[in-house]
This record gives sequence, C-alpha cells and structure tokens, in this order.
Amino acid sequence: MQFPDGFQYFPQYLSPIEQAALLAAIRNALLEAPAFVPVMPRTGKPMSVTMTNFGPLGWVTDQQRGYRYQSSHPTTGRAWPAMPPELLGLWRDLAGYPAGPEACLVNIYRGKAKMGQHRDADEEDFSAPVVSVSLGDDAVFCLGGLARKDARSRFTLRSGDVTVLGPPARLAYHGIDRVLPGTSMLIAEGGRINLTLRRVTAPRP
Ligand code: MD3
Ligand code: FE
Repeated sequence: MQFPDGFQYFPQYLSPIEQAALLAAIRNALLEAPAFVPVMPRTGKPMSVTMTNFGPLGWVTDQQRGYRYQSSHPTTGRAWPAMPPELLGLWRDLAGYPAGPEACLVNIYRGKAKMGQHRDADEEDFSAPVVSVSLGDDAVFCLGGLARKDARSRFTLRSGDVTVLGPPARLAYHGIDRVLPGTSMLIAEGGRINLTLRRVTAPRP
C-alpha cells in the first residue's frame, strides 16, 4: 500500500529477543503501575483496552476531567515507572527529533478489545512524531486522513513492527479494528500490547 507523508513503517524492526525484553519490562512495570480502564470523557463509557504508562508523563482519562497527561498513576498516585532504556534508544534511532520522549502509553488488548478512530491531539508539540511498537497478536490497523471523512486504508501490524508517525500524518485519524487471536506466541496468555512513545511538551530552546 502507499503510505501517507510522514508515516514510516518498519516491519519486524525488533528481533524476537528484543520483543521478549520489552515484554518483560512491561510486566515489571505493571507490578508498580497496574493497568487501568480508561473511560470516555462526559459519558464515562469504558474503553475495551486497558492501559498504563512509562516515563515522566502518562496519558490518562476519566469521566470528570477527560483526556490529559499527568505525572502520577490515576489510582496509586505514584510516579509512572521509568522509560526502559531500549525505548529511549528506539526513539533516538527513529524519531528524528532533538529531544527525548516524555510518555510511553501502554495499550493492552485482550479478547475483543479494539480502538475506535481517533486523532492523538492531547500533546502540545505536534512536530514530534509518535513512535509505536506492536507486541503479541496481529492487529488490523486502520489509517485515515486528516479529516474524519477521508478514505481509510487497512493493514496488519505484527509483533516487532514499529511505526513512526511524523507530520503531517501525525494528526491523521487511526484506530485498531480488531486483534487476531492466536497469531503470535510472544504473550503466553494471548492478546496484544502496543507502545506509543510521545513527546508531550515543546522542548525548551
Ligand atoms: C497514526 N494506538 O495509543 S499505534 C494510541 O495499536 C493508538 O494501540 C494504536 O492509536 C494501537 O493512540 C495504534 C500506531 C499509531 C500511533 C499514533 C498515530 C498510529 C498513528 C498517530 C497518528 C496517526
Ligand atoms: Fe492513537
């Protein structure tokens, strides 16, 4: 398929050993920062994924205060676990951006979990890319354009695939239609985990 400007796709960028190391770091982080159920602002409708974060800032949402980044876990009140060094290296190698990532959102898909079409627009700095890593079962990724009505294309994201979403694709609509059970052996209990590395604030000049 033909990718939009600013979208880069690196299939199988991470070796099975690198994928397993990241999974171990995620399992460890979940011990201090348990997965939470994100809910839609205003309606309070729960999303089907669960989430946690690495790094100085984490993306959270609740009915009252909506989507935002904050430095503490929504239920424990503790700081998020540190960003694993492998992810800092991945950002340095692929982001093409002078400052480091501030947040790594961890999306956990089990069973029929999916993610509806949305834009990532809660960050202050849209000039920085979003770098994403897929782990576990295959997912059907849906990528649209800058307007919700724009045509969409679909392709499969597999364990070890990395995508980089820089401008102008940075503000494109996208979502995960479904996860295909039993397509990867990485996660023993099945399911999929997606990491998105993000710059949230504009770097100090
Ligand atoms: C395209 N995550 O966390 S990652 C998200 O697989 C999110 O869990 C999906 O969308 C997942 O916000 C997709 C690939 C991705 C990430 C950011 C994008 C695609 C993007 C930003 C703009 C356009
Ligand atoms: Fe997104």
